[in-house]
Amino acid sequence: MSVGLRVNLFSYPSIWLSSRDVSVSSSSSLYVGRKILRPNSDLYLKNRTKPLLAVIESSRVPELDSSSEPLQVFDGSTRLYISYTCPFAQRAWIARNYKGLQDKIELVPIDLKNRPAWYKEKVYAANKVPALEHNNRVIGESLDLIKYIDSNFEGPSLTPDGLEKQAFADELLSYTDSFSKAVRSTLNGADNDASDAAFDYIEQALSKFKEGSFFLGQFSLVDVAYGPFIERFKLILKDVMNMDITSGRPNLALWIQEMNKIEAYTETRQDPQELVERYKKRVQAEARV
Ligand SMILES: N[C@@H](CCC(=O)N[C@@H](CS)C(=O)NCC(=O)O)C(=O)O
Repeated sequence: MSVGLRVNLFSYPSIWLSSRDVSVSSSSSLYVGRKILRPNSDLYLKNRTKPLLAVIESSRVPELDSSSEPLQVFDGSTRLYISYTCPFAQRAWIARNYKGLQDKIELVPIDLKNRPAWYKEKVYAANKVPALEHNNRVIGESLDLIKYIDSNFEGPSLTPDGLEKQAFADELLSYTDSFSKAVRSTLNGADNDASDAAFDYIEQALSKFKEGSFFLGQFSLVDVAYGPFIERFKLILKDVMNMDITSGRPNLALWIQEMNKIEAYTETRQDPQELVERYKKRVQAEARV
């Protein structure tokens, strides 16, 4: 299940460009499992000519669908069920990667449009992603899940020490839903100013701790929680409303730049064009109902 080409880039240049503009630089190495492909190897040369995101996406574990055999659930394996397109699932996937748990937590991507019936019956009655199968239990809800992964597994902590940071983390994590609602209300025409106010809140929040560009001064659960949503909103607002969320928001611009240096996150990104197209199709489908 976890076999596949894993692309590991130490620097990820201009990730906000379309994937067609991004190629693997000659100083990077490609990884197949744990094997490093040096720049003169055949497989490296074959892959380095492909756009970076295409290489990453084509090397991902295939999704399970309604035709897939049921997994032996609760057999002692630890499995993270995701969808490659779901921002909630992306949170859990980033946390798993950041903590270096690729060998401990198996990634099980699900095709949400053609879900295996056994997923709801045997794994997660809520029938949503993300869900983590661990110690004969299933844990869902992305914000609970990233906290669970952080506190129940080894690897670098995503929860900074100190009461002030923890209180601020709680405040920011409890704002995530309101943040998304505000941006959506601008996108659906209900409130033109709501997304500006939401991004101003983020800009302000990013100025609180001066020691770095992340919300709590170091990469944490808060960055994990907002990353997938800001990634999507940045692209969609630009495409649909010609709105640049970083304009006049230097902290946000820097945060995006720093996020794109976190490999645990960049590995989970989607092709920007596909992401925008999927959003437009969904809106069109909703408009027809
Ligand atoms: N509140 C949940 C939301 C999860 C969620 O809505 N996931 C979507 C995919 S992005 C899903 O599984 N949808 C399937 C469905 O609702 O049937 C969380 O934070 O994990």
